[in-house]
Amino acid sequence: MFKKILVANRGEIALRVICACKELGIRAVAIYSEADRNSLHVRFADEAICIGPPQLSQSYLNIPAVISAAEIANVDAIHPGYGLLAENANFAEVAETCNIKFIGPPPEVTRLMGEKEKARAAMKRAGVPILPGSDGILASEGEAREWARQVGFPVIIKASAGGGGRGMRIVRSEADLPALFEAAQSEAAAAFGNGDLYMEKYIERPRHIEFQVLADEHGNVVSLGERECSIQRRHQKLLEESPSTQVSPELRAKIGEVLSRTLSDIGYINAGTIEFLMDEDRKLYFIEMNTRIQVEHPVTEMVTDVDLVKSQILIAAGARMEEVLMGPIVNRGHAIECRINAEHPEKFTPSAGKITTFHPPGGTGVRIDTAAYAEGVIPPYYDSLIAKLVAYGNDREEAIRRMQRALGMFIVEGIYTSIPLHQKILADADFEAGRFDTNFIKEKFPGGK
Ligand code: MV4
Repeated sequence: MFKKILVANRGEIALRVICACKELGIRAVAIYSEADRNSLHVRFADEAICIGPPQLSQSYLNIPAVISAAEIANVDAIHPGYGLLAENANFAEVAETCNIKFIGPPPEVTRLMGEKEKARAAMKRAGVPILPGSDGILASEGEAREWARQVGFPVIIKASAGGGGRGMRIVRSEADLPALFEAAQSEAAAAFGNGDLYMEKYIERPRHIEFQVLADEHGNVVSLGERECSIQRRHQKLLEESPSTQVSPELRAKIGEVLSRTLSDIGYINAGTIEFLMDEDRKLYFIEMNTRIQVEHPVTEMVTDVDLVKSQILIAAGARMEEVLMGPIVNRGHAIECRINAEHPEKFTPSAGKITTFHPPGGTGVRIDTAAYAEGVIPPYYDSLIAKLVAYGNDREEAIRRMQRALGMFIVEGIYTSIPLHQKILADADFEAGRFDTNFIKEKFPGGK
């Protein structure tokens, strides 16, 4: 087992990784920027190293600075958390070259999944359902037109190097195709240094449903079921839950099975998330794979009783799945997560500054993952997530009621937060009935404009 791990992140996820290290008896080393000197991840780590000025490019994204800290602290492994360097295959390669274990999949697999068109082709070959669309990269506008005719409008053009909603164009008619193809290509080339595009049938009102998997270094892969992530705005999730009201036990088992086989064949290792769109016939289609621990992992932890971050560390240390898990995966009850952001609840503009009062709720079935505290400062340089409030119940209704009472007992003063927006979502009759898709926030709470 590792003796010491560098936590290459900040905020709540850095604390989350430190918690896992403490429970495993591993020393945790924090890195921090000058803006994070007084952060809780610094306070709760066993050692902490300042790696540079506040700007991400000069601190948490500065690979030489992060690796130098790892070398100075003499760690055995690095946990990247989510975002930042978590899906940077070059970073993982540099770490392993320095004899430091990267807690995540092998760089080649990260690279494969980072090329969205290649990931789609690999999933198709393995028998994972994908949307009708182009076979390979679109060589020209002419080829795009041919595929669009075959698939039928509307279609969506996506950047192969994109993902998470960046570099996409919806094409509703053949007349619009030339301009949108050009725009997508130049935008992708400028943003990602790679103009490769592919095409899919466009689903108008999809749900976003993702499956959590764990894979060990010995070819064993297990599915921990799905998360429903449709409640989002501008590709930022606001509320996630597990299970999805739309996934039957049969569908869950079927997708779990095909994913286990596929990821074992691909040589996937560690935690991973496979994103699907669900159409109005409740069919699931693969869109992308994320090769990291995700923000919303706690809802899966609540319904499975599996500690996903401890599992990641054990897997990276070479443990077999039967040593990682206590027994078979059992999904029980219902969990909901609200991502509490430091932002104006109607205008959605970021709200940095000093928190004057902070009272997090507790009680049965409530979990909070946060690095915020009273008198603490939310710096303007980083993302606006200040707390993840998670409620568990025996069923969805109990989880909703529990979340409502917890939100009502959450006091944050000094900055604006999204708590009032979350309260409105939970009070909505369509949300309560499970009637929603990825357009829910845009249509019900437009704001911002
Ligand atoms: C789509 C789609 C409809 N049809 N692909 C956006 C994020 C990226 N991961 C994929 N995205 C979408 N791909 C097809 N063929 C609609 C979206 C989409 C979306 C997906 C998940 C969650 C929120 C979304 C918001 C807008 C668009």
